[in-house]
Amino acid sequence: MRVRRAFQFFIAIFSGIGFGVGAAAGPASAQNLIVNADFSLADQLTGWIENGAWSPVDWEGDLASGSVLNSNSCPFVGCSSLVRQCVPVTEGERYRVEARVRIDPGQEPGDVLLRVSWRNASACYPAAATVGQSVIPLVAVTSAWELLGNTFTAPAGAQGADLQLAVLKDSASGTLAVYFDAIFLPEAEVTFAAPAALTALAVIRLLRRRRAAAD
Ligand SMILES: [Ca+2]
Repeated sequence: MRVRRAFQFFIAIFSGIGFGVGAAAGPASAQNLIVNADFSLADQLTGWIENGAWSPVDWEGDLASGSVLNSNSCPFVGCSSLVRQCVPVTEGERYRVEARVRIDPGQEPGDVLLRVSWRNASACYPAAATVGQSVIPLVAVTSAWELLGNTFTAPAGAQGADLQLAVLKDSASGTLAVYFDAIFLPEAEVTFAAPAALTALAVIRLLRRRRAAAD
């Protein structure tokens, strides 16, 4: 009977651990750190700074949502136009970054980037120093909504992520205008391997103590 009770106790503990891991580790449960990530009709460009204009063109065709149109008409070669937002991060932690991007055909050539400038202050602007950079370039230029995404580790000293929706134009003439939507930069990814292992060890020790006490 003692063995059966110990086994039931063990199963109950590990059922609880399993539920906890499943609930917290799924990407859908991670909170997005970005404010107004979908450029809703109500909030338009709230939370975003620098360039860009709110557009009713939504990547899913949602009438209650739109996107930001970053239009670069700079009359010099190599100008960049940025729409940006700063979120607090922790050095050494891993962060997933994603965005939906659309370019209509017939425009000036250039580069479209999702760029994270890691800063040594959680507020990013105006005086925080850059301690590293992570870049996701748009490779396939189509008139469809493309997904840009990658996972990065915040470098040493990083306290803020200056997330930039960047449009760089190669020529000194014309315009390159790009839609961005559904920006995703969730809280740091959580690894449960170490805590779960420690918890398992603690359960085994507890069972041993109970057994010793019963003997
Ligand atoms: Ca949207």
